[in-house]
Amino acid sequence: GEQQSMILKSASLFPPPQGVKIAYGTSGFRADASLLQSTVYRVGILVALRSLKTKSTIGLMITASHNQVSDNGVKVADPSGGMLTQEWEPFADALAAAPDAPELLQVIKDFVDKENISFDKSWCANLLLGRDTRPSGESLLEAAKQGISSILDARYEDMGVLTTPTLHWMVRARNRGMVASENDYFQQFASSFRCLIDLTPKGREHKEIDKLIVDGANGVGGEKLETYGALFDALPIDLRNSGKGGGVLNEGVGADYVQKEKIVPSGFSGEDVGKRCASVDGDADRVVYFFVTSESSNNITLVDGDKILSLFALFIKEQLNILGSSGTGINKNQARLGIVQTAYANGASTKYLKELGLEVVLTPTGVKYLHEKAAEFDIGIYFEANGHGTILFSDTFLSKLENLNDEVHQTSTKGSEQQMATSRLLAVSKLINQAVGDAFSDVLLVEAILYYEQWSIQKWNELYQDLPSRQLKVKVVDRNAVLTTNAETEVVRPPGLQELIKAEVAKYNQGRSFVRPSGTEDVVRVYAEAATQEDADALAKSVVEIVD
Ligand code: 16G
Ligand code: ZN
Repeated sequence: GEQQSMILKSASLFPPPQGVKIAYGTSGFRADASLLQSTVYRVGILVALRSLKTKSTIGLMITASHNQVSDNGVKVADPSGGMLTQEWEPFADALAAAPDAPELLQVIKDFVDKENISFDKSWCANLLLGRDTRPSGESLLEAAKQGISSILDARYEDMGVLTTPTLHWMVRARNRGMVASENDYFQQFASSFRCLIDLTPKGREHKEIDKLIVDGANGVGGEKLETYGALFDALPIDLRNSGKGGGVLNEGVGADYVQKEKIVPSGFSGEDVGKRCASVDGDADRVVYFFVTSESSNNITLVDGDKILSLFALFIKEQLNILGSSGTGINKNQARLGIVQTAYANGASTKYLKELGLEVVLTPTGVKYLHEKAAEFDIGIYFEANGHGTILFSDTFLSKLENLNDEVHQTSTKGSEQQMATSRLLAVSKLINQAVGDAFSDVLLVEAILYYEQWSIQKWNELYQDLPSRQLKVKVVDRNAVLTTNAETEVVRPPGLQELIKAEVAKYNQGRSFVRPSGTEDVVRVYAEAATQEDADALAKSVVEIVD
């Protein structure tokens, strides 16, 4: 009836581009911005249906993260604040692929029937929208609004320019009945940061925190730090690449550039040698640290996601140890701490974490896999080497901590080490973004822990020494001819490939190598690690030749 004609009418205004297939990748649709109008319009329909199905607020974010400024994309935040459920990805693909309005309507009708989505008005679709600073963002968001509005009674709230993790956080907060403006988001992080700094043990020198130099990637991260950075009053920030100085988004700047190229981003120089620097990506859901190694070269020492993870793990374990040794009833069995990495994690980090006595699990690449795994623990910490990660606390564990905190307040143990550890863990759970990886909250937690440990970035970097590694990519006719297993560490297809890789790896001291099809580009990626850089390079090169 009315609903169908609404969809038909608006869909005809957004015909799909001819001759290109835009597929739902690891974390949503991404392409040259000029190709995306139709796809984003259709994702507007998808999020409205997702909201009806879950009777919850859903988020839609226009961003292409670390990609070049002319690209754009769209990501969806589910009711928990996490990524869109994988079960709906085929529907997203089918929507994007429908050649015209009538077929689009058919795809929608079939799916609505299959999922039993009701339009009974007991719940109207409710969406939160955001976009990064890309110039194409405004008109793409307009297309999304048209898609949403083609579903009867659907409502949306346009939150304007936001970081990706802010939008995810807002969706999570809304669905938990909390207020959730951008200001609330920054206020929560600012106050839990302050709280954690104040919980530093007495006797440790309370000197001021050295200035942190932040590379804002000329994007939304830089823009927001400019506006809200002063809220983190204990942390002085020297902001570079805020986007105001005329620099281009992600061009020679940002977390992806720094992590892949391992050279100083624009806006940094020999004068910064040795100082603590952090680089966020184009939508501020990733961060890596680094310091400029010498005055005369472009070289940096990278302190990547694996090292951030190791710092977090060390600190959380320390707090759990304090609780475990003080008769709180929270011992090892009641607080299962799990570490989640991918095959890209530097072998030295995995070794370090295992030597700390921690449980380390690998998953395939992509936040949705790591997040899902981490959610199985009482405290799950996940990170990709590229700097995307966070800490998840289970609701049961959090209420245990809260009970403990209440008990402590009623007795004379206030101010004890046990009470401090409980409060620290609770503060971490409020400081860390539990919806998705977040450059800002990760930075604040790193800073609070460095302060607690009284460590410089150099001291932190010495937790372990990275094994030299090399990443290469191979253009192939069909990347999906390569099928992997065991969290992408082994190839099962084509037959024989795994044996050849294994034989090559065996020739190198501390050698490790794996190949996997990229989820975002038409290539097969090769990773190799060995005791020396020459060996890592040589191993990667021979594996490329095997794949080619
Ligand atoms: C996506 C993923 C990122 C992953 C990357 C791998 C999310 C939010 N992002 O950007 O986690 O590291 O893909 O790309 O899941 P690749 O498959 O091309 O190597
Ligand atoms: Zn990103």
